[in-house]
Amino acid sequence: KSRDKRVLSIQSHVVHGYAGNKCSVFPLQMNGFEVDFINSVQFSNHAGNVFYKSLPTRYSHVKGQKLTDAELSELYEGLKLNDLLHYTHILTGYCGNITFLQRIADVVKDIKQRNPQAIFVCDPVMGDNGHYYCPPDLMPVYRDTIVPLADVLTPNAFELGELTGMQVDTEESCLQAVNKIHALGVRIVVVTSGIEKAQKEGHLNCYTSIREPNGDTVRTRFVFPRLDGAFVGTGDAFTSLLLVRLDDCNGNVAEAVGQVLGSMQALIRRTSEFAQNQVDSNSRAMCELRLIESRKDLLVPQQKFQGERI
Ligand code: PLP
Ligand code: PXL
Repeated sequence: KSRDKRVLSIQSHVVHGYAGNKCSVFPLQMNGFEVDFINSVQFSNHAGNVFYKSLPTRYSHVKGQKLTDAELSELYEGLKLNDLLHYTHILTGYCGNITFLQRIADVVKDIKQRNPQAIFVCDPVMGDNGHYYCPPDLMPVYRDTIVPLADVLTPNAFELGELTGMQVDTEESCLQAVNKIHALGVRIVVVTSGIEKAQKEGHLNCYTSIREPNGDTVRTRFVFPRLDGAFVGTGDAFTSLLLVRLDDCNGNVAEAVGQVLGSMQALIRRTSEFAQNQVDSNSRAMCELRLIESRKDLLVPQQKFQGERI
């Protein structure tokens, strides 16, 4: 029996390559979700840095338009007038502007009022490795307005630290900070990477935590191989697949993340191999995620990771 699965995704669009909605919409659609997507920006290409074998590469130009908060409201009004606001999920990622982020909060509140079961999956994209790549004044809006609306939050260690005012660099501090996020009303937290002092050489850790209705917290640690390179859009693909697998797994976040990590390893391995070929040929051409070539892995991961209860 088919169930209605309808996502509103508010993220970036890039004409060429993969970031934001270009990384999220395809995995969602592949897995049977109807996706209505609002493009918070439309850029020629992403603005990020790709690292491979310590060669940073970025596009020399980024051209395009940004949607204003008034334009977001106008699109939303059109959906409302036509009675199209029947979403089971809301997904948000990178946002570069404070008034736009505040308007997203209004959208989420309205959708949840219409469907109290609607699940808000929020990637609070702010920065990584100790620095912001969004305007830092977005942080208090995330902390005070957006995060308390989220059902599922996917911060990295830096974002978790900023949101909680804690130094998050060990497993203990990570779990304490995650408890603070639960206390804001977030049921599921997945910390995607960056707990440097807890990681083994050549590996990355990922933590899942779910606050049960009775107040118990169930937490799992995942350890997976660190692959060579840092590519743009991996977090966006991760979060969209998490939304899919949480639905498949009835909210069992440890099972869901084990599958998501399997898909991500295949995607990043394929992208990393492609980047290697470019380095071999002495080309510094931008390496985009090999998302389309990885379509089978987005649908059914060949490998599943097993977490450990902690
Ligand atoms: N491997 C997996 C499975 C991931 O999910 C991610 C990030 O989402 C990465 C690797 C990223 O690794 P790195 O930060 O070393 O590029
Ligand atoms: O993946 C995050 C992201 C989203 N949108 C745009 C980006 C990036 C990362 O570089 O450039 C436009």
